[in-house]
Amino acid sequence: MMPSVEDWREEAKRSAVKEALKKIKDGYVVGLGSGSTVTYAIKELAKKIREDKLSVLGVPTSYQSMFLAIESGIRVTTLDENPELDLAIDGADQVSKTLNLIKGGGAALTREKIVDSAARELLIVVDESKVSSILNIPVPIEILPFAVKTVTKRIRQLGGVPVLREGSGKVGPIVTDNNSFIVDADFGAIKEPFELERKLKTIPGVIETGLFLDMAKEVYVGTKDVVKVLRK
Ligand code: A5P
Repeated sequence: MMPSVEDWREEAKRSAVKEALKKIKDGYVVGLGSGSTVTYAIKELAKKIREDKLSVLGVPTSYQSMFLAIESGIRVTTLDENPELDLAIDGADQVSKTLNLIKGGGAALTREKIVDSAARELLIVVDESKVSSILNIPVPIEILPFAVKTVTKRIRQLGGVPVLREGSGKVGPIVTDNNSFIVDADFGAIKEPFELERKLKTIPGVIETGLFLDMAKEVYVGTKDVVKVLRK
């Protein structure tokens, strides 16, 4: 029987995670991103720590990754104790050919950006459906609830179409791990991501954006049959 699209994508993510985890060394402090790909990464990392008897600490970027890391037996630590990380492993919603990213589909972008940028090396793991010649999906933006109306007005002035993200299992907007809102802002094809990032970050009330520019060193791309590694 032919595997379904979902099956090959999940299998591709799993293979790419295994390849990325080859970089883990004894004594490393590792940033743990969030999302479904990182779920595989956390479980695989826990297995590797057990089997190879490694001493590795994890810095989670969300309640999701913190709970899973603890359940899996990974010792977690904080940025207060370890402000510099050896490596971070994370997923992405879109990856451009120049390794710029859009993240935040799981609303964990602010802590992800802090943790990912604290790492000497950021490894991103995706399946090949996420790779695009240009960034063109809506950009998740975390916003202080007090400022949601003024920020969305400014996003429109920048040419974006903002949509306040609604959750499931709760009426009204989702509330992030930082007690804030998420707006997904559609700017079409983003030709000048650095300029857009600069403009968004100057809006009072914007906490963080899902544009991760010039951060990823390597992107592990799972395909139907092999894992490709894109490098800077
Ligand atoms: C979480 O906020 C995101 O940045 C995720 O890293 C991103 O959405 C990728 O998630 P999946 O691995 O679930 O596709």
